Amino acid sequence: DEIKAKAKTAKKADPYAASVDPATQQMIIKAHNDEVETIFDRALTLKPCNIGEQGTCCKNCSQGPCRLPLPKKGIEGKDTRMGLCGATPETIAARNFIRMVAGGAAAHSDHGRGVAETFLAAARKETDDYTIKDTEKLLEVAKYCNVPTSVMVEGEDGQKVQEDRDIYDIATDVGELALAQWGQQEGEVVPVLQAPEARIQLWRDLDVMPRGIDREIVEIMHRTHMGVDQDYRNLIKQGSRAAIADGWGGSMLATDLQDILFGTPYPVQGEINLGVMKEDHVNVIVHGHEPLLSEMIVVASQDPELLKLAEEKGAKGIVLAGMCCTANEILMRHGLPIAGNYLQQELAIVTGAVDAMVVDVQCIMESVANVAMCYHTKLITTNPRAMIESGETIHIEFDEHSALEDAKKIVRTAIENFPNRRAQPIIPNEKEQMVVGFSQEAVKYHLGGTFRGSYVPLNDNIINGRIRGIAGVVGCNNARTTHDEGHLIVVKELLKNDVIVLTTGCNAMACGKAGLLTPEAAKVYCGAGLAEVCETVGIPPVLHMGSCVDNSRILLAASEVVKAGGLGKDISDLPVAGSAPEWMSEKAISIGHYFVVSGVYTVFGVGLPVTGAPRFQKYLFEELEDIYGGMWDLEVDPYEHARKMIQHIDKKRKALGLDK
Ligand code: XCC
Repeated sequence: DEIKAKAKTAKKADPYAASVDPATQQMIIKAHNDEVETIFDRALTLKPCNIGEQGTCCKNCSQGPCRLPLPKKGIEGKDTRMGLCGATPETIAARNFIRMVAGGAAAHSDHGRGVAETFLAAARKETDDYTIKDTEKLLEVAKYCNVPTSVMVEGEDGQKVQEDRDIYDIATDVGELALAQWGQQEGEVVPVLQAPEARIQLWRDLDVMPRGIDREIVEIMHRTHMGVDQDYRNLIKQGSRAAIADGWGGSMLATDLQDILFGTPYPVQGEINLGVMKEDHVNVIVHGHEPLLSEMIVVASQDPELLKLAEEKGAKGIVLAGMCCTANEILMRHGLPIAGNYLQQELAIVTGAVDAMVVDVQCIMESVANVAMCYHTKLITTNPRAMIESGETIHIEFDEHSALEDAKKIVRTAIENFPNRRAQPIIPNEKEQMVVGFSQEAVKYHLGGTFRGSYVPLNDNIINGRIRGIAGVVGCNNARTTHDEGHLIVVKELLKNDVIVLTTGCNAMACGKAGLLTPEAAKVYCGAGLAEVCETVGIPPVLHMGSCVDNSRILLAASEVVKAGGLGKDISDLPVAGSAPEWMSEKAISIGHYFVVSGVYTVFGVGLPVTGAPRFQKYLFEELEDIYGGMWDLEVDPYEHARKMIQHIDKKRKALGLDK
């Protein structure tokens, strides 16, 4: 009642200014009618802090917070702003920036660690619920981990012969080596060695090769403690090490080991938007990030006993739909539907049709607990790292050793809640079809098994100009900007200009909802060259590569394009650009930074907390190009955002001698 009373008097968001997605608009209106406040309403009253927005608020010790906004008149002469300890705006902004890298890298990498632990349990046959599914991928990962896949044994005739090792023995060695990457103190994080040779050499020369995943994150926390590293260039150097340890380390291991456990994605059809829920079914939403949980919920939701129970409770079946990156994981591997992206999490509950929302880690708004209380929805936390005090949240802990049992308990809770619906649900009609599942293995397969020299190879089409370049457009939604609008404008502008788009995360979902993830979209949205390639191969012009940890797939695809030849020696030579038009999470900053230090020009929308420190901003936006071949940029206008990316792609084409 208190929550509803507050909502009654609060300012209400204009649904059409808040989102371009009709299902979202409809549910914002329903929330207003139901007197339920959502993030869209709160964004009207709670304005961001101007100084924090500029990146120049320091709260790393208790003598502050020291706040150093840009003077209204701008800086005249020498910039004399400093905190109590003398920290310059540059030091403060750089410290804040790499703390975001640390937060993002920690989130991705801790996810990866959990996967590695479960992987090892599966390899050692300590759990029946997880097995080694994709042996082909295991052998590939074993190769880069230097784990032998065969041994010499003595044959019957006394001669030495080569014998394949047992798959589970190989997996155990891979799992042990993988898990060791987190605590490693010296040397180089192993998966990083899949980068192009020139990039590896550059990182060695710059002394930014990550030694161990955890070590680099911890060192950020040390260096940004009061009175340690006070040189923005040196701070960014450590940010680079940690970001590489994320993209080419923790995230990459998460993706690879998940592929081995659950299968490498290949093209599959799916559906997206709130309309995937069914009024007469039990609706379970899995929200968060880790497929360890959602994979088991998939199995549980198909359990005959539970389906029977659902029927007994008056439901026609069970709909399992995903939200945020968990959604991408189960979509990519099983074709299961997606209910929506980040900004739709409260609105799914507002339909009144969600019998349980099951969450694990990352991007889960605490407010879903309040919204759930306004309906009948059970909010279930499952991870000991992520509990929610608000509302009436229940915690059913998920343990990899009793995974299926735990998952069944969760699904049973949802089914038993089905008869408790308080009113007739209102589910928007909107849902779109899509073709997804483009791992780098699938992209390669669809382009003729190679990036060069046969069927419709990618590199040759870039060289001949049918494809102008490649863009990685990824990242979140952000309530400070119109939901999905930036994503869609940037992607459509790129397609129009023959730039093929690789996508992950919430951008992928925005594209899915707008019908861009279908082969038919090629004809409608692409320039003639790109349309021709997509139509010949039968692929969508926007290739959905997975969740946010799967941005590592984009890195590997870029690395493969370099290795296939004809387009320079390093990722920084390629006609490629990166973008996150609606970013909001620290993970996005870590992703952005590993794109940049991998040699990619990367543009963010919304805003970047660097504008209060002009020298630091110049370092990120301009000077990094001379060091890494990639640099940051900020562009709020989505048309200009895409134009800048295309301009960079053209610059690279020219440098390669492709366009005179
Ligand atoms: Fe961002 Fe990663 Fe979260 Fe969506 S889910 S809001 S981090 S894009 Ni991954």
